[in-house]
Amino acid sequence: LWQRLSKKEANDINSVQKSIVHHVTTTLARSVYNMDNFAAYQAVALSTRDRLISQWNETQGQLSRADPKRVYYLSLEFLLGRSMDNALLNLGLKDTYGKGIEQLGFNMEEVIESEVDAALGNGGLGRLAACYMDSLATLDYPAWGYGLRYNYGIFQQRIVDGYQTEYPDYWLNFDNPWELPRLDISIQIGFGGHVQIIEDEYGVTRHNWIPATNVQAIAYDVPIPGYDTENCNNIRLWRSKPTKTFDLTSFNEGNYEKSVEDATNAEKITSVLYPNDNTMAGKELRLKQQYFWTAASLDDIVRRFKKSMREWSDFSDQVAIQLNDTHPALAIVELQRLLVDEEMLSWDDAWDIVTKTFAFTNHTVLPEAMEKWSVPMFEYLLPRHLQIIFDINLFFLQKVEMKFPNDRGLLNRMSIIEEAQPQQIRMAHLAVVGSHKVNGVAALHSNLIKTTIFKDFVHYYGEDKFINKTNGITPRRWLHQANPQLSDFITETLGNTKWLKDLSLLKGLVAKINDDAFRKKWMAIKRANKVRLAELIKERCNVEVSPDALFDVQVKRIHEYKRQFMNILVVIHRYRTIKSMTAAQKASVQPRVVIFGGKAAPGYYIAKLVIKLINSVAAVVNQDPAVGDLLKVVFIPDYNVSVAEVIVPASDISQHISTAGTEASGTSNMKFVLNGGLIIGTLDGANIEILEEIGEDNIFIFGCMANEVEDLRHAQRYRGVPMDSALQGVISAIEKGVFGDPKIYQPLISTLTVGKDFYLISADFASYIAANQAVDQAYKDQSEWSKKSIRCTANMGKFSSDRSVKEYADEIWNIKPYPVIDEG
Ligand code: 26Y
Repeated sequence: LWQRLSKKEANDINSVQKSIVHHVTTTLARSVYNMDNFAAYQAVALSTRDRLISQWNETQGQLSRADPKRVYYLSLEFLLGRSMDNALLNLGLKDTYGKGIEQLGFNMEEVIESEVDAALGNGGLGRLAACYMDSLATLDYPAWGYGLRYNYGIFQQRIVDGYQTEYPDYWLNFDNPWELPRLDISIQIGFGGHVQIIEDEYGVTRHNWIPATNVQAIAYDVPIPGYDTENCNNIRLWRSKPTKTFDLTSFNEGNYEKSVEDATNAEKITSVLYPNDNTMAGKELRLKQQYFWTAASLDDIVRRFKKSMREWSDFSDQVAIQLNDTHPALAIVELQRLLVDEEMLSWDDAWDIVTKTFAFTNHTVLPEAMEKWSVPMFEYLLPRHLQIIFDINLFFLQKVEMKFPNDRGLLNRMSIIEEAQPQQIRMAHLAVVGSHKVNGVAALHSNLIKTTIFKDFVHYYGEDKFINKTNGITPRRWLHQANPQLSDFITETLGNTKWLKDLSLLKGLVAKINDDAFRKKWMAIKRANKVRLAELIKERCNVEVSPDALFDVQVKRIHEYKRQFMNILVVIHRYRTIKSMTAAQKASVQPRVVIFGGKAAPGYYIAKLVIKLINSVAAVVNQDPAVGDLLKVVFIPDYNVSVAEVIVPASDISQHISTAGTEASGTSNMKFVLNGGLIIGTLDGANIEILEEIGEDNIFIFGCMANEVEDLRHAQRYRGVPMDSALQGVISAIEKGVFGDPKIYQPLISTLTVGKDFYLISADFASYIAANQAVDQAYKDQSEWSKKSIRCTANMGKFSSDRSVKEYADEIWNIKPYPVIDEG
């Protein structure tokens, strides 16, 4: 084997092996002769980590010296998934490590699969943050992420008797080689207490916040290597700890238990990720998380700025801060507090700096997702911040009044404080007022927010403040890593790997569309990916599915607006149709495997019932001999990033079927199409822009448009529009008990009652069935289908997160790449 390798390669493999063995025998204190896959994973991870650390040090050292403007991406969620495969590919070392580990008797794929996901996020928003970090690093932007180091990521989902049950995701059980604890970086964060007003010798009043309790924030750094660059960025995650001198008073008073209890409360702050996606719960601990994180991050950012000995007026020339939704909106208030109370700037000077520094990304228009905090609870935790919010609001509303006098309704609507019982702080309004730019995440969504939730603000500030930044995904993880066969084939076809850094180059594939051999290979790769998914389905669901059937996938968080319910209702319709067929008719049915996956928020009753219904339908359909392989239904438990990496390359068609106007963007739609999967979807979110890029012949669109939704709801409510007749048939089958005790599903079925069908399942039902039939028809012509599939991939250049990140850098952050110089 050695002889078949070039000398350089052998040397590289040799040094890689040495480093692996070194970690096995020292760090892990094990023997190379007594190693399992997990130990091999740990050793490879530690060895890779060494290389990451040296790149990290080099990058951060050079950046400290040059001190260019940086962007800080504040996100409560970073859904990174696994790191090893990604790090090795980005460093260009996967082959070397693969060969090195093989010679030690291990299989790289198995070793990779030993890693647990870093699942510090719920869904789209958290995964977007991870894709953006990959692109920022790859494009050499000086960027840091700031987040929380939760002990428990998103819960693990198991299906018991058809129901979702949640298990804790204690992901740090076996140590995390991808983080660097910075035990020396510790910041005190206060809570509660009171505000002192001091008058200085010149008669100027100052506010001094005296917190009642303090906790410590400890930094953990996660290196983010770019692809094919020396640049290595950072995500700094904060962990809460009791302060060293934790509550000495109660300790000295002999109240030992109480002081230990307070210490436990401090640790609680970063204990668990809230598992709600798009539904606000208003819990005190969540507000504590938000303040703990924003205060620690700002302290760190301000400390770094102060090292450069510049004027405060230069702050926004050195620092851009992006708010990933309203979750970090408190950062606006905290920076104003630091500048006014601690750095003694005037209110107006401080506010000018604040608004030039922050920009805000909105990810939703759903009312239930809008963050609001009760004023009394907020005051108890953050008394000084409440005063500042009231002042920000007062000065803001005074300006509104100047511009539009005597409009109390307007002031009421625009106020940061909602006059409810008790009063509520509207975090979205705070984020808009405190930022210089506000963006939505797809063209339709960015327009919608201008005419709905932020309408008055557009009127007041003008159009320029409200912009669009269509989401993107990183082609490194979502094609190169997840679909290595297709990636290699594309590289072979295009002649090089440049497309991985300039995704528009995929256009070059169009020239191959009429090449039969090319198309055959393209489809063979898809089939191989389907075989791999079929194995996962066998393993996780114990169902055998044929890779020759059409694979139809809907994987995403379970939510009423995403309409998984509508999907399963049409599956039932399909089932009933097949059952009513003669053998001759059945012969022309296109076999289909309908694949679901996704988590429901633990308190979201209706979403959990949808999961139960899917599993009950699967149980009936999969064992019905009258149906056989013509239809299979599976619910893959515990959908997460690493499962997505298996599912995405294997789909023929995927479902993105939200009621128009409800899905801000969607990003899995991009992942599927990039991997040559077609989509069936509504005119919603980024589907619209995907349609524009790939052309209407390569996508199956159905249903109403966003601007029709209000009228349809109205008609349904007041004109007694009857329920769709096919839908009626499906409902009566459920009610007859075809899928088990119908009483279980009553609350679910009630959501379809005429006049209450908020997500318009009935209105879109007929066109959805028709679109599904069109899919079956199209799939039968495999040659035409393969052309569509290639056209899909070829035209997805726009949806690289590199493009998104460049737009943010140029139009919002005003930052430039700072390439790290390789000093050997
Ligand atoms: C307030 C709290 C409960 C909350 C927590 C998480 C609210 C929202 C979220 C998460 C939202 C989210 O993931 N939104 C999704 O963001 C994606 C990236 O922009 C979009 O593609 C997707 O359409 C949107 O639903």
